[in-house]
Parts: sequence; C-alpha cells; structure tokens
Amino acid sequence: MNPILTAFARSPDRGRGLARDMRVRWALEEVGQPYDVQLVSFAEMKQPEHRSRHPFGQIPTYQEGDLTLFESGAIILHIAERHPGLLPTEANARARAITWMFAALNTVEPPIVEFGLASILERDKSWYETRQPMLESRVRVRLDELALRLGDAEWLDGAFSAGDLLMVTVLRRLDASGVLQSYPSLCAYIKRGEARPAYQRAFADQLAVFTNAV
Ligand code: GTB
Repeated sequence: MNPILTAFARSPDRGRGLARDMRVRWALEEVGQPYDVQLVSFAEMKQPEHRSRHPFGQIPTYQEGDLTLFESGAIILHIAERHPGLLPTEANARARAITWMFAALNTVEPPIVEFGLASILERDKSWYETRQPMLESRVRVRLDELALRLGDAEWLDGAFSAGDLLMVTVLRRLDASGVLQSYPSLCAYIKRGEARPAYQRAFADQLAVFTNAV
C-alpha cells in the first residue's frame, strides 16, 4: 500500500506550491516512492479524526502502514532515512546534510514565516509600518549569511540533499516579497531546485489539486 499524505483541499496559495505538503511530495518524487493524497478542508483538519493524525490540526501528515507522522521535517527525514537519494551514505556528510535540514526549518524558516504572515495579517495594524522593516531586516540577515555560505556552489554541502530540498522550499516563500531580488545566487539556487524533474512532478500534482478544485 502507498503511503498517504494529507494536503489542503483548497490551498490558500492557489497552487503556488507554498504549503508544506509540497516539500513532502518533492521528497517522495526524489526517491521514487509512489504515494496517495488525502485532501482535507480547513474544517476537517480541526476534527478529531484528523487531530488523531496531527495534534495541531494541520497538514501535512504522512501515514505508512501503522506509522503516522506529522511535521514536514520529520516526515522528510523518515523518507530520506529509508530510501537512497536524499542523504549521503558517509556518516559525517549525512550528519551535515541533516544539520542543513534543521537549519532550514529552525533558523531560516521562522523569520521568513513571521515576515510573510505579518504582511498578510497585520497590514491594517498601527504597528505595521514600524514592524515590517524590522522583520524584513531579520530575513535579510539570514539571507546574507546563507548566500555567503553557499558562495558559487551548486548545493549547500556537496551533492543535492534533503537539506537543499527543505532550504529551497523555505526560500520560495519569499517569492512574492521582492526580497530575493537582492540575492542572485540564492535565486539561482532556488531555480536549480525547481528545475529538478522530481520537483516539477510534485509541483504539477499539487497544482492539479488547485485547478480541479476551481
Ligand atoms: N511545522 C509544521 C510542518 O512543518 O509540518 C507546520 C505545518 C503547517 O503550518 N501547516 C499549515 C496548516 O495546516 C499549512 S502549510 N495550516 C492550517 C492551520 O494551521 O489551521 C503553511 C502555509 C499555508 C499557506 C500558505 N500560502 O497560502 O502561501 C503557505 C504555507
């Protein structure tokens, strides 16, 4: 039986592949693991049935036999540990790739999410004009540091890994902000990720969900 991934029945990103099921889809495509998708509405996500899979009532979740996982990073680590293709086999290189997975999720994603959410949810607040530049500058600090480390390398640490997969999906959330324009090497890095056939299959599949829903 194929593993089952949950995803938004109607993603608010309108098929731009910004919801976190996209990164799991991409990981599954990279390793050649077929999967099924269960679409859930916002109301269904908060019902007991879905909360038994995800305590916070969110997507994505991942069911494989009697194993149920939530948290996109944990799901991708699970997939990467069970299939070749997303983590190096040499122990130290593998540990470094996992470090980049954590860096993407714990160090780079939080300021990006905070910046993005404020621009959607706080535009009408009195503090918006003061707070938004501060949030943007926190994002820019991380992007400066990341661009410095990446240099002119293709990927963060040798061959493409789950660390790159997560970092690219995290950076893509800045697409509409204009911030990435100051970082040509990061734009090229994102484009390399998006050019991977596995990414393209995953993107097309999540886009088809949106297109079929409208
Ligand atoms: N840390 C968890 C993980 O990595 O899996 C975070 C999971 C999460 O935030 N899930 C979101 C969710 O279920 C969807 S991805 N939200 C519904 C809720 O909490 O009630 C976040 C997301 C949503 C929408 C856009 N967008 O429209 O661009 C982008 C990202």
